[in-house]
Amino acid sequence: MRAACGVWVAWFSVLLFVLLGDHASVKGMTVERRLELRNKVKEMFDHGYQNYLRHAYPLDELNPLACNGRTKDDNPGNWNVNDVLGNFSLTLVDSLDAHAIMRDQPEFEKAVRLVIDHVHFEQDSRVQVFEVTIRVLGALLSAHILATEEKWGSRIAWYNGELLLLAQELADRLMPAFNTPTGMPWPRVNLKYGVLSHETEVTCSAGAGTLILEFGVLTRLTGNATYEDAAKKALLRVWAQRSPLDLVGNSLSVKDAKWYNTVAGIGAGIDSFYEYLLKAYILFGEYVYLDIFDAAYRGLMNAVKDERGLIYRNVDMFSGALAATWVDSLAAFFPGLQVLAGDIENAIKLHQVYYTIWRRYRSLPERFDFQTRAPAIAIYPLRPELIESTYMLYQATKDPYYLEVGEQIVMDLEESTRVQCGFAALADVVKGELDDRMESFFLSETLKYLYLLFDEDNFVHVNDGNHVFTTEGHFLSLSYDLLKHESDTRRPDNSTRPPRPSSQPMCDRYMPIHNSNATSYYLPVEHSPPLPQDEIIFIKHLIGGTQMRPFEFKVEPHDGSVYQSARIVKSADGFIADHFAGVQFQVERDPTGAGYRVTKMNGKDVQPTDIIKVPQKGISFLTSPAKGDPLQPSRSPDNGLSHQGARLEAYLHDDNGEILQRDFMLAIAQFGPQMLPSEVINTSLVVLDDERDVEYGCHPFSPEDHRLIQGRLLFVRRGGCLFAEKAIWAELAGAIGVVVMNHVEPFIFPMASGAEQGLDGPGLSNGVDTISIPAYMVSGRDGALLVREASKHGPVKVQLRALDGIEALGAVDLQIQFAGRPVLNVMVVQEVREGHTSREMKGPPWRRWGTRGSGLLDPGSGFGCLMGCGIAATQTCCSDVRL
Ligand code: DMJ
Repeated sequence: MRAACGVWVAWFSVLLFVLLGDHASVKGMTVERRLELRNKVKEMFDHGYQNYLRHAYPLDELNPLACNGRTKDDNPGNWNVNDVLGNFSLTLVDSLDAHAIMRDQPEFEKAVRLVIDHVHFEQDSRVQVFEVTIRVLGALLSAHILATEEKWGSRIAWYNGELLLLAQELADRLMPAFNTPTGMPWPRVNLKYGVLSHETEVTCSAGAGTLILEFGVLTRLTGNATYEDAAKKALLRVWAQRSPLDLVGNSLSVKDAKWYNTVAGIGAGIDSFYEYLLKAYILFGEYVYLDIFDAAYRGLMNAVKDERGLIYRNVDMFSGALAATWVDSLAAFFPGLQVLAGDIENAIKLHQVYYTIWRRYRSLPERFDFQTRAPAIAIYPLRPELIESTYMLYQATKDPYYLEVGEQIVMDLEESTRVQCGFAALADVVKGELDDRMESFFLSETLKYLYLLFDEDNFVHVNDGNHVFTTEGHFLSLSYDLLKHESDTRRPDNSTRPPRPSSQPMCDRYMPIHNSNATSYYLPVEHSPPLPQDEIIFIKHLIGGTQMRPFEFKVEPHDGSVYQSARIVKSADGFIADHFAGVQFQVERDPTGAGYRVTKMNGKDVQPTDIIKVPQKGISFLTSPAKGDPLQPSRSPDNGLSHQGARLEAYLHDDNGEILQRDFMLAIAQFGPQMLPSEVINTSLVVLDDERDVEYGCHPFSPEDHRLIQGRLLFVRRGGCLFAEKAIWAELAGAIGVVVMNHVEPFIFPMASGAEQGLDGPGLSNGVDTISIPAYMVSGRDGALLVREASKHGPVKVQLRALDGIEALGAVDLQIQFAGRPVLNVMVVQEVREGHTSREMKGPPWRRWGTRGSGLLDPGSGFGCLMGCGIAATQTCCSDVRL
């Protein structure tokens, strides 16, 4: 395999296919969800692009907060704007090929037409050669290729090569910059007047070394060698200035090639120098680039990568001494490049480092300092690099973990950066403050890579050929007849690729470390990264935690419904809201990965054990995420049998031996009796030890167990037999009730007897009628706390109370979802009508069948607080906290 590296690394698409695996069955995320996410990304793209057209075009960029356009200004200090903008409708141009990649042919054709008719480069605009090359020249060439070549499926019948002419015109205006003693271009040039007299001679390495793809393709398409020759000379000159450690520094003079800043690394100022070495080899097939890449990569692995492979440091290019303790967010592209180089193992590690930072801030701070474990520069300008690497790693590994990373990023972008007129950069990732800018790469790269991540069948994945994405995410491909430009397209027979720097062989076939056999999207546990656990823990430690800023949003009906502000009351087990319209939510991901939890409603804390109940009517205005509703209703997997609940107050020891009271919600079974309203039972809960295989309660208990169980509640685990059987064996052992721990935490549901399925068992032919102790389900998470308490302190002192009145609401088969996953502490309930069961009372009084709870609420009218208080007669219920 190793010997084959040189061959397959040359073909990007081959790499994708070799490692692709089974195309049809992506484990761990349903096809429906993946496509939903793909469509969501397209909707995000449309939102950004259409707002640009509406509010900003023909200016260069959209100001998404002011809802207007932006172009150059006269402030020389404003270089990060003026280097890029040039009065050439930058966002329109930079997005060109994204329409074709997202299969929006009408919009592709419209955009090409707009560019042809309105964009020109006779502009008094002083711009950065690098930025204009990657954003504008690259986009024009990419769109030209896609509009011309039949095989990509986006050929434009009326197109006649106009974009190529524009590209050539632009390149001709950039060419004066190359007129230097070293061949490395001046960093800036005026499109109309050429290089101005006062220009700085200092260029960054990436500025001089990231031109070869665009200039090379232009040469191949026009037959004019000048462009490629100039860009190649500049690239080779940067490499010629390398240190004995095979490192290049950050910036140097275009006049004499002396280093100005000798800090080496993979971040800002250097990043894409490495990228273009390898991609130039992939696109043009010339070994000169691969040989330099190999040596340069070896230099990085030896002197920049730390021993563990997690931090790629900033070091002095000559001494290798540490020069700074921060890393740039730009360097998050590097795992994607490592994928192309076949170094999947290191790619996985570095990607995980950046994703851990992302998770902490729901974005990437421009610079993160490993010493202070905090952002050194806190902006996030909607950059694509981490997403690009996520996409590349998914293509290489097909590990569903990377789809979940993408899903999280989609939600984070939506929640933190979406505004009415587009998407806004973050001025501060810690505070979540917005900046009024949407750079063109958000459409041309960030959303394009996200789209491609979820679009398995995209033409770039299923077409063979030597194509690459430029550093601005533009798709470039050369037909075979254009490959041959000069003599070194073939390596001489006696030359060999230098040995790899790492002890790990590269190009080995990737095997995920964790088990990803899951078939359902609704997994109780999130996928973990394909890294050993100790490595994941170490990375978290390195980043200083993974505490995420919660999601915050207000739920608004989009159909224009008028509503009264929601009434939210405290109830015994949490809150009851009459409706969600206008309610401000704070939502956080549940640590189990099974879904989300509401942590605040209208600014008030919601405790981890609180359940929020809302009637079905109160959410009827919610539609779909595509319409912008953050919460959506969805069918519940528990398939909705209305049930009555109970509350278990347990007395647990904390770590200091103090006794704490904890409340647990229980769901009562569909068989057996229910407690009477307001009935309270003080007892203890017996948890039998696990070693004797009695924890499932599926067999007769021993006489010793009988003594322990007698007169108490018995705790058993779900599984091994029917729920009703557990109740029967518990009852025979003298238990006054049974509590079954669900293994799929944190859900609870009303257990069925099995009789309705025609199943028989001891006493089960008439299952329901013969069971006379109540059976309850407790969630896996709550159950684990009870098991822990019992294993240390024996039977757990508990108080069991019926949930009654407004508390005893029937759950319906709806759940509330956020980001496609259930919100675990919201329960959709139906209005429960007054009435009695037809069952006879039997057994001791507490076992008697009780009335079902009283009804509840019409949103906005006669809300049930008073009614509920009347029934439950507790003061806590009536603390009508209007949140
Ligand atoms: C883009 O313009 C390109 O990806 C470039 O290589 C680096 N900076 C931005 C995105 O962050």
